[in-house]
Amino acid sequence: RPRVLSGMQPTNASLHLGNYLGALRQWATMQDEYDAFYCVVDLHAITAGHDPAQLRERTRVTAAQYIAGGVDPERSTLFVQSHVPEHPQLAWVLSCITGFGEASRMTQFKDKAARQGTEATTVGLFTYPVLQAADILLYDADMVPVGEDQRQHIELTRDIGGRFNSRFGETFVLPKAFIPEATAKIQDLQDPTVKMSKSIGGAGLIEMLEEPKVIEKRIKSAVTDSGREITVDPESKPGVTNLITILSALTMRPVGQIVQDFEGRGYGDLKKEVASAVLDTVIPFQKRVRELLDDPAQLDALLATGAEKAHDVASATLRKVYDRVGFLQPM
Ligand code: AQP
Repeated sequence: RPRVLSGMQPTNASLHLGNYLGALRQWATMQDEYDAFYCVVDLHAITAGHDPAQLRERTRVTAAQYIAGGVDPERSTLFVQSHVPEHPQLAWVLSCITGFGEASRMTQFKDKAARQGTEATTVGLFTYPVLQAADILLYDADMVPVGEDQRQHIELTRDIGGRFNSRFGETFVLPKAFIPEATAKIQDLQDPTVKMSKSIGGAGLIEMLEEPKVIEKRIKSAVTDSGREITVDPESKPGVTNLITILSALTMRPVGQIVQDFEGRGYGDLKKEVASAVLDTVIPFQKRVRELLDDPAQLDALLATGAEKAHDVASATLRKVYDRVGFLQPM
């Protein structure tokens, strides 16, 4: 079976609707067809300042959300990145064949660094995409299901992996990004010209673990566009288009059908339906997360099993890499 790998950062307690529709839902559907590896990327979560106790808690909550979103730890390898030490070990080797200019072109780094300012921006945030390349290349992943914002990082992974292969001999499988167009970019409800994002936060964010009442309120106060017509046009109607995208993704109703159904009706009706579709997903999701968190020991045991499976694959790849690079093998 071809292999798939993906991960999310435990930077917030809750994933948001963009993470769910853009990534997590694909993960669940891919686990039958693919040999799937899904990790909570906690090493990535310390690049911009964090609280240790909170990180531990959020790592568990994130893993619980993977399972609540449909990842089955029996069928997929579910693990925490820091449990597999080969990730930062391979990242170091890859960072030595990554150009400074090449890494400087990553738009996610540029955006986040611009928001944080130079003094608050860490070297870890800068080398983050190299660690991400290691996450993927360690597992010979064929496919990486992500949202549109990650496309450039997957391209970088291919470039670095290809460079290693041509310098040191065929070692890595070069992965492809899997980005279903319909849910590639869920936008912020308050500013529908930017992606919904954990680090931007605010009233435009729908967190999967938020109180249902708050979620409902946020959808009802979503920014809509001038005019009254319910149509899809990302340029002139980004707010309405985003709501239709969310409704279509959650109910599996084609966009064209939704537009037809709402002919002659107002924005208020659309928001009501979106809110009800979101709550239909979020309420059982939250219940499942609560059940899983009620038994943290069992969750930790699942993660330990996953780490063991991941380690088997990762350690074989790293051994090969160390040998190719010319490190003297220990006795
Ligand atoms: N708005 C979005 N629409 C569709 N997919 C999205 N993803 C994130 N936002 C959207 C996808 O979810 C996964 C999360 O990966 P991450 O934890 O590394 O976070 P990220 O890509 O940096 O995005 P976040 O969650 O919003 O965090 P910040 O605030 O850091 O940008 C990825 O597959 C991503 O593509």
